[in-house]
Amino acid sequence: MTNLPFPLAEEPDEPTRELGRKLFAGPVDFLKGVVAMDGLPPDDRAEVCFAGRSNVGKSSLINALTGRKGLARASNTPGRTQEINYFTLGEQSYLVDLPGYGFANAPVAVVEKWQRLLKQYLSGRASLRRAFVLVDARHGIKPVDEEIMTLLDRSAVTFQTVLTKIDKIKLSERDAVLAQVREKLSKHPAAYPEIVLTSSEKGEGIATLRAIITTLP
Ligand SMILES: Nc1nc2c(ncn2[C@@H]2O[C@H](COP(=O)(O)OP(=O)(O)OP(=O)(O)O)[C@@H](O)[C@H]2O)c(=O)[nH]1
Ligand SMILES: [Mg+2]
Repeated sequence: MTNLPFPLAEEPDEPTRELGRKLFAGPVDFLKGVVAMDGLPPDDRAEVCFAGRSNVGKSSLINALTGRKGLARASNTPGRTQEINYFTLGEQSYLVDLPGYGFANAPVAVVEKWQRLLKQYLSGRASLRRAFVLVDARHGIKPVDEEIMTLLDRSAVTFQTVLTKIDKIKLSERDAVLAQVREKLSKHPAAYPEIVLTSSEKGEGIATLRAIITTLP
């Protein structure tokens, strides 16, 4: 067996899986949509956020993790999420759904406003424990993703790459996309050294991601 850099995250052991299941089956509520940095809730608890290109599946992933279909608004129109949406996860943490970057079906001025906010958030949130950067398994890491990853490097925010929509590619296509992703990640010091493969549609990787979030240091 070769020891690849950026291996796939291992499946959690049974007790850890159960911890994750329990946390995400418990109370999860929409707290607020934030449109400016001064609207962020007090940073008195740990939070994780979901970043990625428009339409990559951020909101869908939050719905899959929490088992609540309509919690985060997902849609086929890129640019659906236009605010930083906060969800409480139990009593101790927040899940944060971010607006997408890259193409969006919205006026330029509006997009610029939320891109600026997104960058401010990603570089200046003390209680942000980990950013999950979602990458469409069909497309791999694009230049706009690298831009965000570089910003996270500079801000020393650990980010973990999550490949989404893994149900949309064949098993035989996984190695090629993983090779591309690993090559790109090797240039980013803030990249967490494990990749998660997910399908919000089929459930692949969801228990693993729950366990990761639940046991974050
Ligand atoms: N097949 C498949 N489709 C998915 C998956 N995840 C999301 N989608 C679809 O992809 C589209 C976009 O999903 P969203 O969750 O709204 O994406 P988003 O990243 O939140 O998009 P913005 O808020 O616009 O940035 C929707 O049509 C989803 O149903 C997945 O795992 N598999
Ligand atoms: Mg969204």
